[in-house]
Amino acid sequence: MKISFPSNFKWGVATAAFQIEGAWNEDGKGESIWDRFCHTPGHIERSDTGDIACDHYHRYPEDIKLMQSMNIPNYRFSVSWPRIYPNGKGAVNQNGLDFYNKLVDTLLKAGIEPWITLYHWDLPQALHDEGSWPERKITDYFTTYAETMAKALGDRVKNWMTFNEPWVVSFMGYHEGVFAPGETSEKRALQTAYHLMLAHGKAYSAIKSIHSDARIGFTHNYLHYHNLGRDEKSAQLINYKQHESNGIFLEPVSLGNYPEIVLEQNANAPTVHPDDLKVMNQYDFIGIQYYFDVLVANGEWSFDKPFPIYKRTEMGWPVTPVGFYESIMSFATEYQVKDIIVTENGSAWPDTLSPEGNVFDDDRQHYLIDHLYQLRRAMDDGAPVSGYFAWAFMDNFEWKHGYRPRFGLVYVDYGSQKRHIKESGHLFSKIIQEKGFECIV
Ligand code: IFM
Repeated sequence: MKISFPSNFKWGVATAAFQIEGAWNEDGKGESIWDRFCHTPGHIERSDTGDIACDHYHRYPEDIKLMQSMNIPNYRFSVSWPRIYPNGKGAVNQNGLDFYNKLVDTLLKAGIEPWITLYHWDLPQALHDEGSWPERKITDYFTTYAETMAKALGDRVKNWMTFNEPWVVSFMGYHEGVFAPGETSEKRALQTAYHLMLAHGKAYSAIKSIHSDARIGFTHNYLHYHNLGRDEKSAQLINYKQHESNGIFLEPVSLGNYPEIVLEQNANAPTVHPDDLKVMNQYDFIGIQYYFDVLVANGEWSFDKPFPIYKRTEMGWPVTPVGFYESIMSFATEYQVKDIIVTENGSAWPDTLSPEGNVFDDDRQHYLIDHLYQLRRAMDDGAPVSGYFAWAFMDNFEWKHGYRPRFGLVYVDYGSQKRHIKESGHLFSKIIQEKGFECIV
């Protein structure tokens, strides 16, 4: 049977500045917390850094040509805040603005619509040193940066995402300590989460006041908890976690609330001001990002425990496409998101490049088809989804794992910086052209 998508459905690919640009200290760019984190021994596998990455800063014209050859109509990328404001605030670095101006113009010339994420984790180190996300004043610095970008690019860029995965920023960066800046305080993590959503709302108003036709959202990595053990202890844990992982971000923005259960059960929860909730409660779309279910058994959750019934990706994550359907339905029903865009979905596998330059990545192709099938099912059941962006356009720097996991539809040979379209890239291109795919169910 044919699985079809609407003709106005937005297909695209995604990347992020730190993961692909390189040029970490060129043309006046300031240091980010991820530069500092990578340059400090012991944080990243094999001591990989983002110093060169995919060298996209210099190779963007050829990358855009490649996208064009794959019929990709939309491209989501992020702006590096320290490239624009080397110290996070104060003087603007014109070279940084020039780079993104050229990038946007080249995309538009190639017929590709730009989608900008303002914050994909590379906070200027200077702002971290001044107190970082747990301090409320940073929400003003972020708003100024958002205004600067809207003034510079808003005549050509209509789609904006304030934050990428605020859960990851808050909990992996400030509580688990495994991502930059490597802190381990639950209180600072919850304060960070609150300020990120406040900064989202302030930036929303600021961008709209400059370009009222801008469409603005943020992206959330929905944590879908799956009670594998079907036990009571796990059910209780999930009931709380669902609110802490998803509710504290989605409720303020979509519903104008903060989850009561977090305020009641967690002494580290922030103080919530009703006026702040009004500011946070603004969006045009919310991006959902889904990779896998969080499996729970015996009251314990895990990202990467080897539960044997699931096939696992190179990240150790279980392949659970039905969870994608359930996550989208929860966005639509529980959180009543009025326009949902899948801003990331994809998988990493141990790819090999053949001598002829091919990558036969069957696992990634199956993952793509299985997830698109569940997405279509959610749309059939009423979820208002208007787009799908594959993560990632090309292989890139996968945070603490460095360059080992490959998520791209395009293979990057990091030695030569040559790009090769994988079979999954050809498949995605065909799906876009045919607005769907044939499958056997
Ligand atoms: O590479 C990341 C991306 O930066 C944010 N979302 C998840 C991806 C895969 O881990």
